[in-house]
Amino acid sequence: MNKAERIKRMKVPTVDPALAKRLPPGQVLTERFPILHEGEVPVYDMNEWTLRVFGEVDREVTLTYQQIMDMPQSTVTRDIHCVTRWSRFDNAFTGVRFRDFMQAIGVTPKSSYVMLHGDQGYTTNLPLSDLDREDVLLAHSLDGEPLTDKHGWPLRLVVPHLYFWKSVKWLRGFEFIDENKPGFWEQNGFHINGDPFLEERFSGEALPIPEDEWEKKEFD
Ligand SMILES: Nc1nc2c(c(=O)[nH]1)N[C@H]1C(S)=C(S)[C@@H](COP(=O)(O)O)O[C@H]1N2
Ligand SMILES: [Mo]
Repeated sequence: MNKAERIKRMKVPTVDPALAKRLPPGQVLTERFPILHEGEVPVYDMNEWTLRVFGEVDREVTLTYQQIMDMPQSTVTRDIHCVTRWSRFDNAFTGVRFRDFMQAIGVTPKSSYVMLHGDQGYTTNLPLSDLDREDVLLAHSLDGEPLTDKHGWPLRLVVPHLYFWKSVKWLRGFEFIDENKPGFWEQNGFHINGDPFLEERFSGEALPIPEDEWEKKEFD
């Protein structure tokens, strides 16, 4: 078979046109859920677990898991998009809306940027305006089941309108800061904002991420 023949016979991945506009440029739709992170999956003693809100705030607070579970709970169904090119549609995350969380703790920010802290030293930065939206959650469940350890249990951030590296797993802290400072991936070549529909993947030169890298990851 010559090359032209081979290309003609190639199975082109098709996306239902009704769904196509939900798929950002350069993304591939998957129904599986890849697992991606740096470092080890943390092991918790939930009696010791805390979530801290600190930095430029009128008062710092430290919360227990139970205090978060006692807050108003919401379920938000959204598509998610990873910078390594996979997208997964219709993920029903359950948890506390960032807005409801801030209201419940009664903390007033004195600055408009946030550094999010996850366990194992992971950080990512966001303007407060990207957190203060009706679909940003401190999530503990997906599709009606508790998150698995590898997907960020007991608590992960979900910021569905930005690439998924902003959605910190094993979330432990919101640090309010004066200016927008780059977090872990943002210091390592990723874009400071990360809007998938604008393809804000990298801060400069494209990083050498093979297009099929995510296919080789662990899934569940
Ligand atoms: N704590 C922590 N959170 C993290 C990461 C990480 O390395 N550590 N990786 C991010 C990246 S790059 C992605 S794509 C998503 C992956 O989430 P998933 O494993 O549930 O698919 O988590 C994000 N949150
Ligand atoms: Mo990622």
